[in-house]
Amino acid sequence: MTNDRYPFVNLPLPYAYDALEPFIDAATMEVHHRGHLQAYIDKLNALLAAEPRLQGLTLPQLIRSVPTLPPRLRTAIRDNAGGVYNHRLYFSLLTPEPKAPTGMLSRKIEQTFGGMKPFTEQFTAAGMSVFGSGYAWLAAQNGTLSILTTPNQNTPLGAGVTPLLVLDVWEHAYYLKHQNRRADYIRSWFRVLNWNEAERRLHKALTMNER
Ligand code: MN3
Repeated sequence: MTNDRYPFVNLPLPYAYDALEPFIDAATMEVHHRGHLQAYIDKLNALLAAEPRLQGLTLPQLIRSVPTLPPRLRTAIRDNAGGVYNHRLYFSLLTPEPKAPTGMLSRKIEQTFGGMKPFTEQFTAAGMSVFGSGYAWLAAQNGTLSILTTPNQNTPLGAGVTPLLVLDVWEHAYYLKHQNRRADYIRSWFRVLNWNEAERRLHKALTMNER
């Protein structure tokens, strides 16, 4: 895999900025990718330029290394490596050609939440519950699904936790189109979800932890 460690590059998205219209608008997609993600990449590269020992680490490795870093680096690496990781994941889990979940992920959602409708309701409630800026996640741990939230640019990457879906509820993800109506944005987000990619991530989680 290329571009998974320093120096990080902001690759073009695999779809056009307007490809998710009318659910996620082109202006939001462009400022989110070309503006916000680029800024996290630039800040992370600037930090790592002065830390040769950290330049060989992938984003998950950087994020997991935070507790062992010198105190002066902890917040900056957590926020900026998290900002790059979370946004790359967010964009990779959107698609202009969404297909309903099938296979193992669909079965696990059925077993864990009682079906797509209750899952959607619980996930929406989690997204709505984030106070201020943060994320809601569907994550797998040892084959078990759960819904989590994190503040700021924190991730749920920890022992054996693999994110399958991530919902960015920072206002920059929806304010241009939906202003303060976060629930409308979450409804739209569900319409352009890349379930194939989530399914692929579940299979990968069951065979190895992300490195
Ligand atoms: Mn964002």
